[in-house]
Amino acid sequence: MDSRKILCVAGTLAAVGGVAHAQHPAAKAAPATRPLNIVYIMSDDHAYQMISAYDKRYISTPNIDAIAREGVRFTESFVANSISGPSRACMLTGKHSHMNGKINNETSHQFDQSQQTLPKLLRAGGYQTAMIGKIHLDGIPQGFDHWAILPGQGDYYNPYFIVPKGMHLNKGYSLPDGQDAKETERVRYHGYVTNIITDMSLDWLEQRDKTKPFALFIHHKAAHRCWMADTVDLNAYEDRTFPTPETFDDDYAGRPAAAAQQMNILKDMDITYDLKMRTNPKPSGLGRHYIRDIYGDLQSDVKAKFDSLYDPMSRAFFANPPQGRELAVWKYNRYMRDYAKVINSLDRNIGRVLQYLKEHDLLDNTLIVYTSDQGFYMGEHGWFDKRFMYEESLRTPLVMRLPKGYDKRGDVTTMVQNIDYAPTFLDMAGLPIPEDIQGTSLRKLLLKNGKEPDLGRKALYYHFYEYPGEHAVRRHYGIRNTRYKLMHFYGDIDKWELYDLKKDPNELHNVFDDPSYAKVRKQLERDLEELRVYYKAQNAK
Ligand code: SGN
Ligand code: CA
Repeated sequence: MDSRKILCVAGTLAAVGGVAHAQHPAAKAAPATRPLNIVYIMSDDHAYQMISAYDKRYISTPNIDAIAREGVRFTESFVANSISGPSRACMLTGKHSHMNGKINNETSHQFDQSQQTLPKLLRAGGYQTAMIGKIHLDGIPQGFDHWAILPGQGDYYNPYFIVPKGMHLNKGYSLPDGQDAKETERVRYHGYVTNIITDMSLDWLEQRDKTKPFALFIHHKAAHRCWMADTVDLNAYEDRTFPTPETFDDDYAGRPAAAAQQMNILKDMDITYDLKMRTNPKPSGLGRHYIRDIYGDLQSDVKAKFDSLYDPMSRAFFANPPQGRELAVWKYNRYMRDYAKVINSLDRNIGRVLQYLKEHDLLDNTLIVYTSDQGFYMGEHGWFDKRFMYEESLRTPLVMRLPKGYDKRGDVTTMVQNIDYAPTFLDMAGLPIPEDIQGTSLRKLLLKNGKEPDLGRKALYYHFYEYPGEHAVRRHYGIRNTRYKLMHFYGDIDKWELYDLKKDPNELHNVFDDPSYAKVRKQLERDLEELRVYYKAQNAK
C-alpha cells in the first residue's frame, strides 16, 4: 500500500465556504505499473491555443495531439505563478512560490537548490533522473544523475549548455552514484536548440542504466521570445492569414492593471527583435541586440535563409509602413507565423521521443507528460507574453499518455495546478508524498473512465510577484473556482477584479463593484482568505 500524504492541517477540513480541502482517502489497490518511468516534456510559453488538441483554429500539432488522443487531456489546467523560474520551482517542489522561495525570475530571489524537490525524492526512491534544457533556476541543479541546462533563456541557434564539469555529453556519463555536481562548464553545440535538446534526451535514454526506472525531464526553450524558427520550418505558414481573436481590440475599461501593461502587440512588440525586420533604419535597443547578437551570431548558411525570407518583407515594410490597426494586424500575423514555425519543430521533436519510446517497448510502463511553464497570449486583449491571472496565461496545456493500469481516456475536467505534478508522479511511482507538499496527487483521476473522483479542492490560489519588471504587470494574487475569479492587484495600484467566467469568459467586465454580485464577492473574499491561510500565504506580498 502506498504511503500517502495527508492533505489537510487540523482545522481546515470543515467545508467552510467554497475551498474545503478534503482528506485523501487511502488508495485502493494501486495499478500494477511499477517500476514506472516518467518522461516529462515541458516547453516554454506554449499557448494551448497553439495546440490542435485544444484549439483547431490555428495550427496542427499531430504528436502532442497523439499524447492526448491515446491518453488524457486536462481541460482545466492552471499554473500558480505565470512566469518561468517560479513556475518551474512550483513544479519541482509541489509548493506555491512563497513556500519554495522562487517568487520571480530575478536573481535577487534565488531558488534554494538544497530544498526538497521531486527529482531528489525520485532519486532517493531508486530512480535514475535527468534534466535536459531550460531550467531557469539559479545554482547548480541537484537531484539529477545527469543534466545539461541552458544558461538563462538559452539561444535558439548554436546554444551553450551548462554541464557538470568533466561530463562528456553523448558518451554515457552520469554523475557518480547519486552525487550532485560541484563544478560546471559551458559547452557550445552546433545546430537548432529543439533538435539538440531532443538528441541529448534520446542519447541519455540510450545510455542510461537500464536496470533502474527513470525520470527524464525534457525542458524546451521553444516557444520563447523571439520565436526563431529552425531553417526547415522557415517558410511554413507564410501563406496563412490568422484571424484576430475576439478580444484583440480590448480597451481595458474597468481594468487599470490591464491598461498599464507593456505587452501590447501594437505598442510593445519590437519590429526588428521580435519580428525580424532587420533593414530597420532606426532600430531600438532590442532591435540592435537582434541585429548584432542574435541574427549577427547565426552561421552564414542560416543567415542566408533568414535573409531570403525576411529581408524583402523588411524592405517593403520600411518603404511603406502600415499604421494604426493595420499595423497591429500586420504584426499579429508575423508573430503568429513565426510562433507557429517554432511549434512545428517542437511537435516534430516530441514525435521523435514518442517514436523512441515505442520502438524500445517503453510505452506500457512510461507516463508521458506534455505541458508548458505557463500559457501565453496569442493576441487576446491585444497581447503577447503572460504573467496575468487572466485565463490565457493562468491556464497551461497538460496532456498525458498513461502507463498500463491507468484506464482514463479523453478529457479530465477537474481543476488541476502545476503544484500537483510532483505529488502525482511520486504517487504513481509508489513513493511517499511528503507532508509539506502543497499540491494534490491527480493519480485517482487517471485510474478509470466515468465520473471523476473529487479531489476535495474547490478553488485554486495564484500569486504573481514580478513588479517592477519587464512588461509592467502589477503584482496580484487571487482565487479561481469553476465559476468565478477574484483578484487583487497591489503595490502602486490597489484594485480588485471579479469575473463571472460563465457569463464573461473573456474577462472584459469587472463586476467587483456590481451590487448584483455582492454576495458572490463576499463569499469569494472569505474563500480567498481561507485559501491564503491554508497555503500559509497570509503574509505573502
Ligand atoms: C525575457 C523576455 C520577456 C519575458 C521574460 C520572461 N524578454 O526577459 O518578454 O517575459 O523573458 O519569460 S526578451 O527581450 O529577453 O526576449 S520567461 O518565460 O522566461 O518567464
Ligand atoms: Ca515561460
